[in-house]
Parts: sequence; C-alpha cells; structure tokens
Amino acid sequence: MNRKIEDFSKYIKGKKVSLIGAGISNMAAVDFLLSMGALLSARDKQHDENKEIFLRNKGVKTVFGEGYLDDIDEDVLLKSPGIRTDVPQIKAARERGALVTSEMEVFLALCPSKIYAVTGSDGKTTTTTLIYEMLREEYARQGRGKVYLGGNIGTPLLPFVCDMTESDAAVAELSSFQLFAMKAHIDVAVVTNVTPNHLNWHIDMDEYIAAKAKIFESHTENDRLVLNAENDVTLSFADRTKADVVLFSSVNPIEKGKGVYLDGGHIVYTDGENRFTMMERSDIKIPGIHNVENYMAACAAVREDVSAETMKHVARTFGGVAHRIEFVVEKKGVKFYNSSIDTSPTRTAAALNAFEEKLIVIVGGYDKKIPLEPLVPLLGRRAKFVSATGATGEKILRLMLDAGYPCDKIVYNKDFSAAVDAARQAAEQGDIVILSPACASFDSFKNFEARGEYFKELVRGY
Ligand code: UMA
Repeated sequence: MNRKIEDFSKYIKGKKVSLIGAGISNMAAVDFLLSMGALLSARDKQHDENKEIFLRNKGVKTVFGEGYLDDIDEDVLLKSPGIRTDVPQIKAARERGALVTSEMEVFLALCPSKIYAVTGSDGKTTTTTLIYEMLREEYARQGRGKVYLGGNIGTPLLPFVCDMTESDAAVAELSSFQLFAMKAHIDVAVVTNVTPNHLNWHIDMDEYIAAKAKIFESHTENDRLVLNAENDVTLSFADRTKADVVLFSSVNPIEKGKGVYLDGGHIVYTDGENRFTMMERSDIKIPGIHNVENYMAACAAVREDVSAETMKHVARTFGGVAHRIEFVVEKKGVKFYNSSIDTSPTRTAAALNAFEEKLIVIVGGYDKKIPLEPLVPLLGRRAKFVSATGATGEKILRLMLDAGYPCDKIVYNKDFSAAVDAARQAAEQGDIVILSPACASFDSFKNFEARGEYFKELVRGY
C-alpha cells in the first residue's frame, strides 16, 4: 500500500461517508471505502430495489427516493459527476465542515502512477483511448508496468488504485462535470477543444470553461499541457499555465514553441527548433480530419514516453473506439463500420461527415421522440443507399421518400438482421457500409453496445 493510501485509510476509518448518487462511479467506490473501514451510506433520488438490497447486504445504509438528501450528517460526501455541488443540502453539509469530494478526485489524489488526462467538448474518448493504446504498446515493448484506462469513458479507476505502482500509468477521460468541483494534479493534460456544451447543466459558458481549466490548475513546470491551437478557448489556456505547453493544429504550422501539425501528408513534431515527422496522415486507419487531430493531441501527450515507431504501429492497426466509427471487417472489397453509439441525428452527422465517400447507411431504432427531419438532407447528401430499420425505420423511410429520395435507394426492414443484410446486398466492391442509427437501441436491444456487438457478429459471419 502506498503512503498516500495508508494516510487516506487512517483518515477515512470510522468516518461516516455518504455516496450522493448511486451510479457507475459511486457504486465502484463501495468495496474500496468499506475495506478502508468507512461507515457507508448511499443516497439516490431514484428507487432501485436490486441496488438497495445489494447495498444493504454489504452493510451500507440506503436513503433512496424522495427526500434522499434530507438529514445529511455524514463527514464525507462522494458526489456523483452529474450532481452539482451547489445543491442546497450539499452546500449546507460543506458549510458545517463535511468534505465534499468524488470517486475521481479520491482516485487522482491517491494514484501513485503517472496520470494522463483528457478533457474537451469533442474527441476526448478517442484521444484518451489513443494515449492508452500507445502507452500500452510501448510499456509492453519495454516490459514496463501496466497501463490503466478509465474515467468518464465508463470505467471508474478507484477500484484499481491499490494495485497501481509508480511504474504504471493511468489514462483518464474527464468530463466538465467531474472537473467542475475537483482539485487534482495531472501530469499530462490534454484539452482537445472547448465549444458550447452541457449548457443545461453549467450556469453559463464561463462556468463550463472554468471547469475545463481545472485540468491544469495544479500544474508545475514539470507537467505538460497539450492544447488545440485552432480553438480560441484552449489557445487562451496556454498563457494561464506553468506547464510545458504543446500545441497542435491540423490547419497551420506551429511556428513558435512546441507543437504538432500537419504538413501536407506528414504529421510533424517541433520542439521549437527542430522538426521531424512522427507519422504520415496515411498511416492513420480511422477516417476523418478530426481523427488526425485526435492523433496529434495523443502523440503530443506521449511524445516523451512513446517511440515514433510505436505511434505508427497504433495508427496503422487501431480500428477505432468500440461502437464509434469502428472498423469491423472488409468482405469482398466492402468495408463495414460500426457506429452504434450514434443515438441522435447529430452524432450520425458527425460519423457520416468523417468519410469522403458516399456511404450505405443502416439507420433507425428506438423512438425517443426527437426530430428525425435533420436526417433528410444529411442522408440525401451522404448516403448512396439507406437501409432503415427498427421502431423509427418506417418514419425515416417516409420522410426520405416525401423529400424525393429515390425509392430504389432506400429499403425498410423492421428486423435488424434483415436491414443489415439489405445493406450488404446493396453494396458493391469499394463501398462502405456503416451502422449509424441516429436512434437509441432499446426497441430491440439492451443498449447500444449490444446492438453494435450483434452487428459485428452478423457482418463477420458474411
Ligand atoms: N442522481 C441523483 N440525483 C441527481 C442526479 C443523479 O440521485 O440529481 C443519481 C441517479 O439516479 C443515478 C446516479 O445519481 O443513480 C447517476 O449518477 P451520474 O449520472 O452522475 O453518474 P454515474 O452513473 O456515476 O456516471 C458517471 C458519468 N455520468 C455523468 O457524468 C452524467 C459517466 O459518463 C461516466 O462514464 C461514469 O461516471 C464513470 O466515470 C457518461 C456521460 O454521459 C457516459 N458523461 C457526460 C458526457 O460524456 O457528455 C459528462
């Protein structure tokens, strides 16, 4: 057990700790806190019988449903990311001396390994994953420690902290919700870009920007901050940090200081004086200029720890984050991509626009009553064939036909596997088939992952 964990264990033993929100992050902290001797309670606005029984069987007091924040008398509150700290009951608890923290903040405070963290409005999951893939490959080649991946990406990291050592590395995706109320030291921080987002949760854009800026708040000269030179907000962060700044740009060369940029087909690194090519754009297997930018950010982050050879190896082999424009297989010259995570027309637009070619698109799913009209011009422009399916499939078919989309270029099959098969039959050598439903999956699947896995199974079987 490292010294920080020992001290934490002495601090938390016998203390009353409450999990505010019993979601993914806080549920993952239960065993860790119990093993440290904390007296645990869990509070959640939503009743969940299974969860409540599970917690009570572990000796955790449960306060679920209406009034879940009443009578907070605990010493430490572990707040879920989605809950703001200015909720009156949480504010009152802090004012009477309770410590308000989170699973991620505790993890970052105790982690003995080098920490890489990524935030931003777009591209953070892919950039986080690329950093992880590059470090993992390099650590394996060098026989170094283990690399951990987690955070907002979906896997809480606190459960692993006792296994981590100084020779390991941790790579975390951090959301503005997580950063908002957090103080932490991050060795290598990346901000991919900051554009208006989550403004239904943050009071205003200034608060959202301030939350993102927390990622470098505790930086010293020994740390590294990677910033997008083409985004005004992130560029402004360069003047606010003590860290070693590395800029990246897919538009302009970096003329001053350290940076990564695109020079024709080359991805070039400069330390301010010397320049060398890290990889070719054509080395990158996943499509779209936004992915070139994700690679630039990731390469800038790991530059001192990972060889150019390893970076290139990852670029040539990494097929994408699962379910997010994920390359699955090529069959008879037809490439199949799984983008099951696209559960709204906006996400589908981003996926289809990542390609230069016109695509064969499988679209449709659960009806969450959001407007599907934006799909009409999008598919009109980007799809050479549409295979509509699921609960919204018929609606999409009707919208497309009413807008004059050729009737021999669109089919509807309620059944998902029939829709995938229709897309395959429409494809000729050189075509790209993508599952990008623009809808949730709950009409036929447990979640978008299950839909994506089934799609992959089907197309691999062709
Ligand atoms: N709850 C309350 N009161 C509230 C709000 C929520 O009691 O006012 C309860 C809910 O009933 C639920 C629990 O709190 O049981 C949910 O907590 P949560 O949604 O805040 O968080 P987790 O389930 O712990 O999931 C979080 C992230 N979710 C959010 O930030 C909203 C997950 O990111 C993340 O993967 C996970 O921690 C692991 O770290 C999801 C996300 O949508 C994917 N993130 C946003 C994004 O990426 O845009 C920020």
